[in-house]
Amino acid sequence: MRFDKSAVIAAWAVTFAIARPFKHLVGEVEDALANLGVDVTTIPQLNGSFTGSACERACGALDYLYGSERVLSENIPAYQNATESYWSAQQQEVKPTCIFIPSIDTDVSTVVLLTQLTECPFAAKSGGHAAFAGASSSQGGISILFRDLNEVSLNDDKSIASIGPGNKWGQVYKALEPHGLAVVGGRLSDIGVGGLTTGGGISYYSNEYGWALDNVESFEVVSAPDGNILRASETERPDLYWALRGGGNNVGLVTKFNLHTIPSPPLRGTTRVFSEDQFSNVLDAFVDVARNARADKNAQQYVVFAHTGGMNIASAELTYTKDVSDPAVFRNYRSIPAISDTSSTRNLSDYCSGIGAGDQNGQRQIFWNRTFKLNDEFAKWVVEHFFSVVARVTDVPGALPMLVFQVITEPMLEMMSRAGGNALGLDASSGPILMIHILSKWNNTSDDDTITGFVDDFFTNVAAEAKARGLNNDFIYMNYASQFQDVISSYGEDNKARLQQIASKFDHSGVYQTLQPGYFKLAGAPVQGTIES
Ligand SMILES: Cc1cc2nc3c(=O)[nH]c(=O)nc-3n(C[C@H](O)[C@H](O)[C@H](O)COP(=O)(O)OP(=O)(O)OC[C@H]3O[C@@H](n4cnc5c(N)ncnc54)[C@H](O)[C@@H]3O)c2cc1C
Ligand SMILES: *[C@@H]1O[C@H](CO)[C@@H](O)[C@H](O)[C@H]1NC(C)=O
Ligand SMILES: *[C@@H]1O[C@H](CO)[C@@H](O)[C@H](O)[C@H]1NC(C)=O
Ligand SMILES: *[C@@H]1O[C@H](CO)[C@@H](O)[C@H](O)[C@H]1NC(C)=O
Ligand SMILES: *[C@@H]1O[C@H](CO)[C@@H](O)[C@H](O)[C@H]1NC(C)=O
Ligand SMILES: *[C@@H]1O[C@H](CO)[C@@H](O)[C@H](O)[C@H]1NC(C)=O
Ligand SMILES: CC(=O)N[C@H]1CO[C@H](CO)[C@@H](O)[C@@H]1O
Repeated sequence: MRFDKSAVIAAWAVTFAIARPFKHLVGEVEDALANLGVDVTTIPQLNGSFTGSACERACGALDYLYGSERVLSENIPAYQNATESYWSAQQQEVKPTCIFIPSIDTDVSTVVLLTQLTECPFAAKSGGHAAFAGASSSQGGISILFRDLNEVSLNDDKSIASIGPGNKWGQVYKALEPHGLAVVGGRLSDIGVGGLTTGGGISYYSNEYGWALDNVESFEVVSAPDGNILRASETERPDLYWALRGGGNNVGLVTKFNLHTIPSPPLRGTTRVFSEDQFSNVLDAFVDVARNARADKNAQQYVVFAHTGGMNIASAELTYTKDVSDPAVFRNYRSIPAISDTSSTRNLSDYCSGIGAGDQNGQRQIFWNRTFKLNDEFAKWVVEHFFSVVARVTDVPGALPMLVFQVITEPMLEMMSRAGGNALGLDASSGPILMIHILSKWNNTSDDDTITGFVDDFFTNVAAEAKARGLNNDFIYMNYASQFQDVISSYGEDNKARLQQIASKFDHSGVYQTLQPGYFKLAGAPVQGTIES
């Protein structure tokens, strides 16, 4: 396959050489900066006689305004350190001209304004768990690290938690737990609030309360070109509020997530591992729990299939959001003989850090997804197919391909109509939906094509089989998608058109589409073109 990590930036450079779309906005942008106390005429790097590239100008101006503690340039230890805070090796390899660390929300406005003035591209990082190069890092541009926008506070009646995009879910849960509260967020402590919430957000609590994006009371978001911070809720700018729930980073950078709080009882968790002779029973149990999601909303499940230690295994992760030692909903799983079973009851923050243990930063990673109608026989076919082809990559150094089955349940889908609905284009009549997700780590760049080709072929075969059985579903989940997938189109034509219309209203010059090219754009996948395996 040909995936050149500089492809995105090259495309951007060509577009800009021709168009210079921000030139006519200079006056407006300078006024907006003046309102933030930034007089551009005093900044040497913005003087017309300053020689340097667009991003040397932007980074130089940031450095002039904020100093080297907040504007990290290559070759200093803090830059290296910040680079290592990305989860995947592919994102760690990206080298921005500078890394900017805002300390208040208006600093985000300032950087968005400066990028327009200089036409330097940028990307923004919350938890840094998007897997592919450029998703939240900017080759040659500015990587904005939300790290220090890490507020977690409660309103007077504790019904709403205000959360900065620099938080990871573990920090959020730890801060709320002493109040007996939680929010609907990620299942691993290291995942960021920003990416998970703007893309969707499957939580242990989702069967009861819906996805993370359906539990946002309001957002504060930096609009463009003026850099104003706008509030969006069900009643205030409801169109922007709708677009931010599923639209990713396409309509603005969110500087605050105001989330509905929920009670936080201890969680009962079980990991039950099965050998291959039980797979058929495991899948029956999986489908049964999925179909009964309405009857017991405290249940959460996913099943991971992998070839490890010389054998094929299935590991069922069963979570009950109440302290019940043997919930009836999981009894089918319990009746299947297991290789191992570990159960424990823990508070949410402890639970999420336990699950994440052993997952280290800095390895090559791939995520890829598709969704299908839930069907027992098809699920069994997929598992058999996976194990019939996985040998193709088991000898790749460090490779551990995993096939993950999750379900978008009917109660989750019903919650998606909450507060005016979200942008994902899913409705209750389409459920339950089987979400199949392949992930793998591996060690060596020279194996990138082998791994990508394996996953691509796998999904091509699975999709063909699903088509033959009439089980394909269009929806692609942004948070699990690969750089080759056109997520926004999968929301449906109407929702895509509505997102485009809202984006042009709150970002009429297209700052977030053109200057921030790295993630799932309204116009298509981050990396376009054919995959040649
Ligand atoms: C180990 C692991 C476990 C996971 N578990 C879950 C899970 O339980 N449930 C689930 O639903 N998903 C899960 N995911 C998927 C996860 O939701 C996505 O990877 C998500 O993109 C991570 O968000 P982040 O903030 O850490 O990533 P980042 O890489 O920081 O951001 C991802 C994208 O979101 C954009 N973004 C970030 N902050 C903002 C903001 N404030 N405003 C606008 N755009 C923003 C970034 O610019 C970037 O394009 C998991 C992923 C991994 C790797
Ligand atoms: C730019 O810098 C030059 C040389 O230092 C100076 O003469 C000129 O006045 C500056 N221009 C502006 C607009 O500040
Ligand atoms: C490196 O990063 C860690 C956490 O990400 C932080 O605590 C530490 O202060 C950083 N060190 C430097 C030198 O920036
Ligand atoms: C959550 O559990 C951990 C580990 O047992 C414990 O250290 C922590 O104090 C607990 N938090 C609360 C708020 O009880
Ligand atoms: C892959 O990399 C990991 C972590 O760097 C290392 O522990 C492991 O030994 C490597 N595996 C192979 C087969 O090289
Ligand atoms: C990566 O693969 C290449 C080619 O197969 C090999 O020469 C190199 O030693 C490998 N590197 C690591 C770190 O395994
Ligand atoms: C709905 C759909 O087809 N989604 C994408 C899933 O992944 C494949 C590649 O395997 C893409 O081509 C599809 O567009």
